Amino acid sequence: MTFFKNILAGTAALTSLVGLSTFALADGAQGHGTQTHGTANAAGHAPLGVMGDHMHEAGGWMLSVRAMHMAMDGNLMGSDEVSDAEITAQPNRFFGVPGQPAGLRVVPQEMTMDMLMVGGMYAPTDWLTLMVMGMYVEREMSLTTYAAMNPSVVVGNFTSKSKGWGDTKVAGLIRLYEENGHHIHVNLGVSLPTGSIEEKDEVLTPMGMVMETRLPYSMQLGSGTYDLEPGITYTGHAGKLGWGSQVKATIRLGENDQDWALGDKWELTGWGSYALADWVSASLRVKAEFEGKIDGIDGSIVLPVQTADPDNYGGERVELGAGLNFQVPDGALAGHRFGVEAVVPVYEDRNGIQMQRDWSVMVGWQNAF
Ligand SMILES: [Cu+2]
Repeated sequence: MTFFKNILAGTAALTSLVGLSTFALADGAQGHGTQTHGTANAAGHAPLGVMGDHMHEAGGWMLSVRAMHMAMDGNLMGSDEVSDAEITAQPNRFFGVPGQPAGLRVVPQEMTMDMLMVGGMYAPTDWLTLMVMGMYVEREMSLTTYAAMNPSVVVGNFTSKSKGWGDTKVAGLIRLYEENGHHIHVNLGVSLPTGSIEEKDEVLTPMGMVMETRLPYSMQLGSGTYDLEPGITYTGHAGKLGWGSQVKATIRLGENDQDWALGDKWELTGWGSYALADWVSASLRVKAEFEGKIDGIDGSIVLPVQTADPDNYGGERVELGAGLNFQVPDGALAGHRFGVEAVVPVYEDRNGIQMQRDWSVMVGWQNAF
C-alpha cells in the first residue's frame, strides 16, 4: 500500500508539474476554450486507453470502436517470478474434496485477452455528456497439468477458452470547470452485469482425465455484479501540449448470483501529449491500480490451479503507455479520429500467485457529429 500511495502521489505531482510548467511556458497562448468537440485537433483527446476523458457540446454525438489485445506470460508470487516447480510446491486449497491433490497441479503458462469495445456518447446539454459502452470478450489460456502423485511428471498441456459479450457500462459526465484551457468533470458510471460468469470448458486433470467444468474467475466474461464507477477527470492544454489525469474507482454492489464479487478497484492515471502537427499527437502515460481480492467463492469452481482460489486475485500494478492520436484533416473521412496505445507493466505486486502481465495494445476509431 505504501508503494501504491507513493505512486499515486508521484503521478498526481507529475501531472500537476507538467500542467503548471507548460502553462507557464505557453504564456500568451490562448487556450482553445474547449476540447470538447470533434472539430478540435488530434491532441483534443486523451490517450486511447483512457475512457470518459472528454465531453461534448450540447447536441453532440460520438461513436467509437476500440480493439484491445492483452498478453500474459508466466507467473508471479507477489512481485517475484516463480517457476512451475515452485507453484506445484504450493498447497491446493481444495485438498480434502474427493479427487483433489494436496498441492497445485495445473499451472497457467500464457494467456491472451481480446476485447472489442463499441461506445456511444451524446450530450443533451453542455454540462452533461452521456456514455454507453458494450464489449465483446475472448479469453484464451494455455496450461500445463502435472501428475497428482508426482509434480515432476507432466501429464500434458491444454488450452481453455471463453468468449461472448462482457459487461455493459453506462455513465454520465458532469462538467465542473471549463476555463483557460483547463477542464474538470465528474464521471458517474455504472457497470451492468451482462457478461456471463458461468463459462465452461474442458480441462486436463492431474489424474489424466479430460472433464468439462466451470472455468476459474479470470476466464469468466463479466463481474456478475452491478458496479459503481465514480471518477474525476482533469484535462488541460496550452499550445502544442496537452496533459491530464483521471482517478476512478470500481465499487462492487454486493455479491453475484454465484456468491462472489471481484475486489473493489482504484485506478489513477496521468498523461502528457505533444501535437506533432494538427493531425497527429503523441502521448506518454502512467497508470497505477490497486484491486482487492475476490470476496466469497463459487462452489462450482474447484480445481488444483491458482486461478480457482479467490485469494489469488487483485494487487498493485503500475504501467507505462505510449500512444498516438490522429485526426483526418480532409477528404471523405475528415474529422474521423484514429488512435493507438501500447502499455507495458513496470511494477506488479499481486496477491498470492497470479499470471504476469506482458503487454497490451489498443487501436480505435472515433467519430463525432
Ligand atoms: Cu466523445
